[in-house]
Amino acid sequence: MIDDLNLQFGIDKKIAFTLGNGDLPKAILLAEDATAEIYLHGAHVSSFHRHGWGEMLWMSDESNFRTDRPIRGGVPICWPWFGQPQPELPQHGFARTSQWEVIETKTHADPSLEIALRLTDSEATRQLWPHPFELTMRVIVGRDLTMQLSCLNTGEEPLDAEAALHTYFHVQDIDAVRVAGLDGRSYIDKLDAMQVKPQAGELTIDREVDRIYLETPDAVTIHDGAERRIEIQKSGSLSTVIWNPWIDKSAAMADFPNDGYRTMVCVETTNAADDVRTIQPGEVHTITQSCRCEPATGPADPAEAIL
Ligand code: TA6
Repeated sequence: MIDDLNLQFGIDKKIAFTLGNGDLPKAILLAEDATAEIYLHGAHVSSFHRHGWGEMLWMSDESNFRTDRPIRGGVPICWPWFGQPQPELPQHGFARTSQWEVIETKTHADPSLEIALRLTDSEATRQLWPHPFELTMRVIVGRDLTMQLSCLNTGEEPLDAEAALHTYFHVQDIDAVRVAGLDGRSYIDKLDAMQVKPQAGELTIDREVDRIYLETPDAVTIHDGAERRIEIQKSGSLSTVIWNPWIDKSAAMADFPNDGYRTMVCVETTNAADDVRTIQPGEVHTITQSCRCEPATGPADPAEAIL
């Protein structure tokens, strides 16, 4: 399989396929400005190392790498539902534990690299969710990490889908973290009976946080007390989830190190809660997240809008 992937989709010294943890197949993208790794299991971006800025994504040292478990860390894809609408359904859908196929790789002049992976409905998915679909994940690796998740409704009935690019960002010190860009928004507090509350100012984290922010603007910034800040832009999404499990929940999760909460924060680009999307037959909905490391202080490079 690896040889076939390299034969069909390998690009000399730029894109290669190999066996990763748990012998799960992964792609390695060696772009001029960054390197990245993507597992076919869940179309899961597990690393984005920006030259000069270090690793942008957090990965659990205790993650599973098995075909029947989600990978902990990086960018899990939650689809076609967020959370667990019914106890018998898998949390966050089936896309993150499915085997995706590679459909395309290419280089861009700017000079980024791109890989596209696809998941279509099967007997197994239809048992959980009775809809025909074609889901495509495009990952573009360059100065930024850009991820585009597109759902084409290949059926004859409209379908409702939630989604999340459930990104785990690596931070230097959770005590120094400030998340900017959510001021004045409301959020659903999943830790307080789903109550809707107002956000005033920047978000700081000194306890377990599990919130769905509503009507969120395009850009959010993570400041973490290090030399860098992380700019996150998005499209096709009007909700943003922020999560940190803090002490007790970290200890309770088998695939999460006890002190893992100190160096990660999830800032997720989502279609969650009332931001669920109805996709008509033959139509496509795309959700995009693009992330960039910038110096901690000073203006973003205005000439270089991310999206
Ligand atoms: O995105 C936040 C959240 O929905 C939390 O409620 C928490 O459960 C987290 O996802 C992780 O979920 P997982 O199924 O990966 O353990």
